[in-house]
Amino acid sequence: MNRIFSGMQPTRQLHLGNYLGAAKNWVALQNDYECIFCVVDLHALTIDHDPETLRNNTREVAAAYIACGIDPARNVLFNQSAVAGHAELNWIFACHTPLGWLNRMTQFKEKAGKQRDNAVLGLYSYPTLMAADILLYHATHVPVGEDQKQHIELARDIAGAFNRYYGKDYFTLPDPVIQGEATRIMSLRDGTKKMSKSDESDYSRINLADDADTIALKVRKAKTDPEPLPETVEDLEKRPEADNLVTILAALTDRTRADVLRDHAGSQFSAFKAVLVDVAVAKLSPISAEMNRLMADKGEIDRILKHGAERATAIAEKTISQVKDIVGLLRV
Ligand code: AQP
Repeated sequence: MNRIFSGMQPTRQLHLGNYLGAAKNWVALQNDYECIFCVVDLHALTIDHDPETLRNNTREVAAAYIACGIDPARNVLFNQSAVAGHAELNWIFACHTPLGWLNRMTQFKEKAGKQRDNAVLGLYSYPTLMAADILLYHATHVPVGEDQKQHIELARDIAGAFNRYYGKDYFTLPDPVIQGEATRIMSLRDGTKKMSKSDESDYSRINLADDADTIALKVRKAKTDPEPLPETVEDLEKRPEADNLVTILAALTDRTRADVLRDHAGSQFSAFKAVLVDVAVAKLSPISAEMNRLMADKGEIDRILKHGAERATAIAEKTISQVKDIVGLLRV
């Protein structure tokens, strides 16, 4: 059966981009695939973090998955650091990945910025850990937003290099699944920048846990231009902030941008934003209410994660044993 692996980092709270670009699609995919959903807490160590906040965010991301509609009984749901195989396979891959491949990764360039020499090694080697996450479970498909496509391509390259080096068709080459209208939701403050957890401004994103008043305020303050909404997608694409808000409404209502323009061409942003607020609040309020309910019983979240980690470990240990045999590490 085709198997899915995907994850999100518990760096701050999940936002609308994480929901529309990833979690919302996962919910639909769980009917057709065997799914492994991970809270990738080892990846969250690649940026500044506070230990207690990281622990809390890890539970909160697990709660968000469930609140978005992931069924923890049907799917494997766990946190990455609970399964040792991720870190073990990362090292093996680090020893099979040319530096030139990592040098091409745009996420490192964006996140390290001008502080390249001060960036930590983990941020640079993030893609080999991500390849380990996916290949450890022989996942065939990885649902992600557009921003992660380059990392999936690298995971395929690493799998191919490993297979060629040892002359074995061992690792499955995973395919990215980039679905829907919202493959890249942009910042509410700058339509050319990705909506991101690590953006300093909270007004740049709508968090899944935001209440109705906060959502309304953030949408009202979202950057726009003075023109009314255009008739065509072609004209819309010349206006990044307008395009972003139309894309968000389209994705929240499972329509295309052309559908949204059919209803709203000629509207001023004040009227359009009022519609967007109503839809966003209607879609996100039940999710944040459910997250709050789940977070009130942390013991239950921990039980779900522990059970998921046991199921994930059973698969991961088999892969690690086979990989050790293939690469020549003695197992006594
Ligand atoms: N803006 C976005 N639009 C669409 N999809 C997005 N994703 C992230 N941002 C957007 C998708 O969400 C999943 C989980 O992402 P992640 O937590 O692993 O980290 P990220 O991609 O680096 O997201 P952030 O918000 O920018 O996190 P920080 O700031 O912590 O690095 C992925 O499938 C991603 O494609």
